[in-house]
Amino acid sequence: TEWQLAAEFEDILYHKADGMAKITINRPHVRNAFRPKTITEMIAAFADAREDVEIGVVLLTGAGPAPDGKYAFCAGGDQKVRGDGGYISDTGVPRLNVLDLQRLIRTMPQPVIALVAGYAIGGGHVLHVVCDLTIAADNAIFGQTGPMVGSFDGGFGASYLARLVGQKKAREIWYLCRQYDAQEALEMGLVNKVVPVEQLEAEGIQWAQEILDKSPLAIRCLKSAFNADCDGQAGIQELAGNATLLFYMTQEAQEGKQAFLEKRKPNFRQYPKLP
Ligand code: 2NE
Repeated sequence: TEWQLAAEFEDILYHKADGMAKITINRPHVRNAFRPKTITEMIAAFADAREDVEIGVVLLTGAGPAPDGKYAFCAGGDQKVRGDGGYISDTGVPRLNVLDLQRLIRTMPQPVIALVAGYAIGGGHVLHVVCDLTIAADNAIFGQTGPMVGSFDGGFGASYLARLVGQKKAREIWYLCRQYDAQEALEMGLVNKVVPVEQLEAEGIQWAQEILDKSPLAIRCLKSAFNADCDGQAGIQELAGNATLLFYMTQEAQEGKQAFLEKRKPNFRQYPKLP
């Protein structure tokens, strides 16, 4: 795969190739922990991928290994910039903008695949949880730390995690703050597959290319259907948005618009009332 740089950022790398976008958190000196700027850049890259009609799958990963040889997907919020009201941005304003990023990953029509090598910890763990699929390297380590460092994610990080691994396991993960290896993650349904670390990106590309061979409208309707089951009115809005998109493609819907533009009464009687 010949990745092309899609835009320049400070904290992330953003590439595109063959229908895929790849977003790489690039702060290996802090195990790819994110500061508000990292998240702002990720939101910009994900928003760009969402708008790009050539992009059908996004890969999310972490740069590595670090100079000490260790890998990380993401170690969560950067504790060095954590202030009283959140993580302090360049402008001095405290933020928790990772929640906006979680919603973008969840609601964008294209599937997002997390490629996890090394640590996926804290808010970094929640990032892979909200991705559609996760492929883990054999050196991946998963866990939440919130109750150890005075934090928690009671949104997708708790309720959606419980949908993935069940209530008992999700409570264990949050209450005990243990670390789990790739095999344990596979056994609890937290990841889709485990591969040797050197094969991680190739495996992600293969999964992405298999998805890209499928009907994009079918995939986007399925993503919103899976979300609708958990996401209440916001989930129904997403699913219904797809129904409206498909309806716009019918002659019946176009008759309504055409009649308005031609200042005539629409003739909806001509369309079949399907059983
Ligand atoms: C990830 C982990 C387990 C790795 O351990 P190890 O031993 O491999 O590395 P080390 O030496 O701890 O880390 C290497 C460097 O990265 C920095 C460290 O401070 C160290 O730098 P120096 O101090 O040597 O200069 N680093 C690692 N993680 C960092 C972080 N999150 N913020 C700032 N610097 C970090 C180990 O590093 C670890 O446990 N990291 C902390 C994990 C954590 O507690 N994350 C925050 C959870 S809260 C959160 O993310 C959150 C939330 O709960 C709700 C909403 C939004 C965010």
